[in-house]
Amino acid sequence: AQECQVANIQVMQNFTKTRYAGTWYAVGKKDPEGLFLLDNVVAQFTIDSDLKMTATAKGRVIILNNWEMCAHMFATFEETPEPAKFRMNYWGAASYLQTGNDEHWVIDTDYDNYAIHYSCRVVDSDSTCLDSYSFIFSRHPTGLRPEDQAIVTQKKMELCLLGKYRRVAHNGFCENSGSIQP
Ligand code: AZE
Repeated sequence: AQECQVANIQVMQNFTKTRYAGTWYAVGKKDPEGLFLLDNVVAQFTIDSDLKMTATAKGRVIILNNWEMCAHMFATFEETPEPAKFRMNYWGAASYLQTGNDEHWVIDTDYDNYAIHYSCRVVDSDSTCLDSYSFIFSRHPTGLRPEDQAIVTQKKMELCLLGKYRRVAHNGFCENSGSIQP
């Protein structure tokens, strides 16, 4: 079946990165395998004067079995022929944080209220995704507006990830820590 094949996932049409810039609060997430951001996830996207997109992100993590901290992350984005599909190079402010090169797809956004992000790390032999993560972002730390929730549910379905998301709590854990203050 064509269903759930990574190559068939629809992304945001006419994605305009300048409108995407600014602060996004993660309100939902689907975790990948292994270590990941736990909660208090806030991302800040910037478009440089040369129109290149970069981002910083913060979020609570637990590393080395039991060390809880706020991870300060940085990312640069490589463009692709599809404006909403990027390759994201990322690293942590501290060396013991994660580094990587992930897909970074914007599935849908209205730029002012909600955004749906998706990243497939491993494509399975049947062309579906074996290891993915996804964030539901809001411009408002309080969550999504009711009118955006229906759109988000529809997109979760199209990503074949309905029921796999968890709410992302914001309780101030990463506030007043480090270089970015979104
Ligand atoms: C993302 C968008 C903004 C920039 C970055 C993002 C992702 C960050 C991670 C971080 C993981 C850190 C871990 C540390 C121990 C998608 C929010 C960098 C995936 C696991």
